[in-house]
Amino acid sequence: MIPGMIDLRSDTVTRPTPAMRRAMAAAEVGDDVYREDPTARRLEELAAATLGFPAALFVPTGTMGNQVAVHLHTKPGSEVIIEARGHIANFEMGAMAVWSGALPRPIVTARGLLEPAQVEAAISPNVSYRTPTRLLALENTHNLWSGLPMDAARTRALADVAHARGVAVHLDGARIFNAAAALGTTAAELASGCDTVMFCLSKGLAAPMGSMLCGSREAIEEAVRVRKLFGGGMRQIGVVAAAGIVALTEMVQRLPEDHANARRLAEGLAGLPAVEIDPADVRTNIVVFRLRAERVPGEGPRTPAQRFVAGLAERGVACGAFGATEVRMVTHYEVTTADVETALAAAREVLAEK
Ligand code: TLP
Repeated sequence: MIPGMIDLRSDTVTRPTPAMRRAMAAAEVGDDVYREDPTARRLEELAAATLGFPAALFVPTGTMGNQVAVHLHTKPGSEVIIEARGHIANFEMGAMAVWSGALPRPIVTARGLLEPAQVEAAISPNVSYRTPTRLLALENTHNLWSGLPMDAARTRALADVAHARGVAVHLDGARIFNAAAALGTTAAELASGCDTVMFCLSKGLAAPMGSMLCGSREAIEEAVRVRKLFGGGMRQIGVVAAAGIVALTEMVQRLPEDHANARRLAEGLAGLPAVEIDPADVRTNIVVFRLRAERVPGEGPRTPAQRFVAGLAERGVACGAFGATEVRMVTHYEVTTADVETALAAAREVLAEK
């Protein structure tokens, strides 16, 4: 959180709750490289049970969780099928190429949802002269598609197509609990059919750090080695795992509040002539919208999105530019309904002149 501002840049900016601070102070710890941290073990068991997998592993970041999974499922020179705006392909620094020698096979979609037929068509034929497809990487909620949730039936249908052709399935479920809340189901239902799932404790659930990678016992045993290879072997992590346990047990139930605030934000923005957004597309806590460039005051080298973001910042509201005309606002537990109204008033003011 930027002090004194309404911070809508991401749900990653949340600070640990008082209950997390207490749990962190009291946590029992041990050296996790020796797998001797009792609090991390408890968190891993809780995460595995919650997601419906035999095992889970604490990793410092969502990026590491995703990339450990990519490493488990691919070989150098193989392809990963992913929706074109997916986080793993766009926001992880080309890590799949760096750590695993894997290549993304991006699939463009109209509204963020992959179709089984698209995946089927993107899988390479099993012949000696074609780049092999090893992994289908899904994302739920889909960050850049305004936090779009994907239902369990589609996830299973996509996974079935992949598995039938010998392709593994990883789910980037950074915000899977937001998806579950929006769809009225459980995270376990949404993860079913996937071989591995990563979810984040440090986003809407407000833990200071940490993500969980869930999978079979064998996959997680191997993931322990890959995590170390990537520099993620940690020591007394019980101090942060304790916050993760609070995140999973106390912070999931309140996510609908963030969704209601995001919807209100989207409705208010939709009333502004400079903004292109359909509030019905905002079903979780992420609001992505386009600005009509000619209606954003100011000019010069800065993009319309940068001008809008700067205008809001002057009025005490932080948000992020994603591309020249695209802006993202994210709600979380440190954003109140009153904050949403203040942010809307600021947006109205910034865009009022044109
Ligand atoms: N997303 C961040 C930025 O990287 C965009 C954010 O502010 O939303 N998967 C998804 C779907 C994510 O949104 C993120 C983080 C990650 C993975 C990576 O998690 P971290 O930041 O813990 O490495």
